[in-house]
Amino acid sequence: MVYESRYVTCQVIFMIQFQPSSSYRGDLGKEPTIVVHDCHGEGLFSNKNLIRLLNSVSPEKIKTKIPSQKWQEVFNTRKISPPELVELFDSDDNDCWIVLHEIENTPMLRRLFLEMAAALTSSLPPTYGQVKLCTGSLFISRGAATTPFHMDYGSNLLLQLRGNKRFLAFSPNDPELVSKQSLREFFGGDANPPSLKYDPAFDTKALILNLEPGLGLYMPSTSPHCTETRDHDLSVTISLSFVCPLADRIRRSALFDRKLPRLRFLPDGLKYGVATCYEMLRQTRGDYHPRHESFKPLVS
Ligand SMILES: O=C(O)CCC(=O)C(=O)O
Ligand SMILES: [Fe+2]
Repeated sequence: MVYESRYVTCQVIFMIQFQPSSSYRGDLGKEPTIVVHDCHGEGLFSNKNLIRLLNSVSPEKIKTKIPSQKWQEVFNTRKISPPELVELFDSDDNDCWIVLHEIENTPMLRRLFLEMAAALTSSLPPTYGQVKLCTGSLFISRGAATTPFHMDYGSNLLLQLRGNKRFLAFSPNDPELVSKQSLREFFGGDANPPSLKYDPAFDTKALILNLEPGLGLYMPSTSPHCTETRDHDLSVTISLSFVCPLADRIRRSALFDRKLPRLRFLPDGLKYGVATCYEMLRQTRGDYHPRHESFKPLVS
């Protein structure tokens, strides 16, 4: 079964197709899924264009970290000053790991993000694919660089634009991988939940991809994942992260469990309703500040 989205713009045609494995019989959108695309364009992500992009993004939104970490390690990023960034980017012999956040509205990438959002909305059922609030990132790495095992609040459409990357994505619906405890910790405020730990024995359950230009991946909210690059050439991956209605349901019921652990036995629908009222009440009193402020409506 192939789900295709094809959009004709002024001169550009982008193709982004979801390719669920033939053995998968559940709802499309519920599990990590392979995607094929043709968004990598000849020379679009050349060093020259990447430098233009790095210069056009606010330094506040550019982060780096120790390039190579173990997948079990906690992953902490730090801001990098523009001169340090230029030095890191230019020295071909150095391993590097750089991420640019909130770049969905930069002129060079806006059209691509719009196409990615449209592909999600038209290919997935609304509970998984409705893109209302979203944010975009670009991951640039070189040499030995890894992203440790973690999960994110947003669901994610991720496309490889240049170079290679080994990507392991795990089901968010397997309680051995993502326990209720991990969800409570995560939505209660631990970006790195102590109970979510990578174990190499999990690999047999992973969707393992050797990403190259033309390949990509969709992951629903809270799918654990980790990555690794080894090549000397730059690896460039674009990611559109978005809050689908289901993610908000999972977040609110996990938050309820965290605040009122004795009432965990209540049905999820009720927990969701109570948590929604609680957040609305706090909003009207002006003391509610969502932790995920980078998610915004996409400007068309
Ligand atoms: O590409 C990577 O190394 C990490 C991607 C990732 O963690 C994400 O898009 O959420
Ligand atoms: Fe991630």
